[in-house]
Amino acid sequence: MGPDAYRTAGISEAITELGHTVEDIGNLRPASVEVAPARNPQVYKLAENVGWTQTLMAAAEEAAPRGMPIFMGGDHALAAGTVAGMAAHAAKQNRPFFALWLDAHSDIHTPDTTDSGNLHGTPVGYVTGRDGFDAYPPLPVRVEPANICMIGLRSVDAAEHAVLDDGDVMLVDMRTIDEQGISAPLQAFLDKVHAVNGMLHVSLDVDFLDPSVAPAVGTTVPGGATVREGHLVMEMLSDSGLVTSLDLVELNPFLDDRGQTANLMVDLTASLLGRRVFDRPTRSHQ
Ligand code: DIR
Ligand code: MN
Ligand code: MN
Ligand code: MN
Repeated sequence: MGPDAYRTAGISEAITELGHTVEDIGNLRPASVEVAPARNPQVYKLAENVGWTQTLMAAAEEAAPRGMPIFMGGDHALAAGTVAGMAAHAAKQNRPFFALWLDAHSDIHTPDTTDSGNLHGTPVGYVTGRDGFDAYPPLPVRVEPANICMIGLRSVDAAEHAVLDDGDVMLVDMRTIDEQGISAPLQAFLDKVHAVNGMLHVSLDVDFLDPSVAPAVGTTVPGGATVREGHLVMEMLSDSGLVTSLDLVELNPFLDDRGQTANLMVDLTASLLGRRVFDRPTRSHQ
């Protein structure tokens, strides 16, 4: 239902209005695959997730040369395929690949470490080449943890701490945002991408945002990004000119309130693509 909620909220029109051309290739279907049962009995819908990963990896690689793909989910398990496909595309272009993870969660579990069994908690584990994804399509290229930045963190499981605490992923949790603002750490990451002419994939989980402004997600966590922080991130990304693909994930329209979450996600997408929501006076204080 997620993609149709974005369509209803006018995502194509919002993007077209900004002078871009939109091609909606419609809803995709997961490849049908058979897999051996997961070692962890908690794991939910492994075959479907593997099938989706296969489909989305191919779709990303197919779409990337034609423009800036926007992948509408569906939950964050989608990113296993989209990020892997975009990373494979970047490798073909001989360009370094980076990912910005806007999320309350770090999603770096493996099928063996997840307690919930929800594979939407594992896509970063897959794309960084962690063990335990034997049922999945072989990873075309590993994404360097040092090339990943996570912003908005406020719900990280113990098994995820273990891998993040000793790792190279740039971690910007809500306390960092409170202390330093959201723009300084983001700009530091963008400078890294810019310095090497990288391609940047943005993965936007609805729960990055505070539930008071984005209630339509199954895993709300209080204390999230504000509407202003969300738009600031998107406008800075727009100004950078570095973004080459985008995921919009975890929207559950059943949980929405008069479409407010779908509308906000569309507005954020428009900011990323050049709209300036908070109409600035041309001469503002610098
Ligand atoms: C939790 C929640 N870490 C899990 N993850 C979510 O189920 O693995 N990610 N909701 O978006
Ligand atoms: Mn997520
Ligand atoms: Mn999340
Ligand atoms: Mn999730």
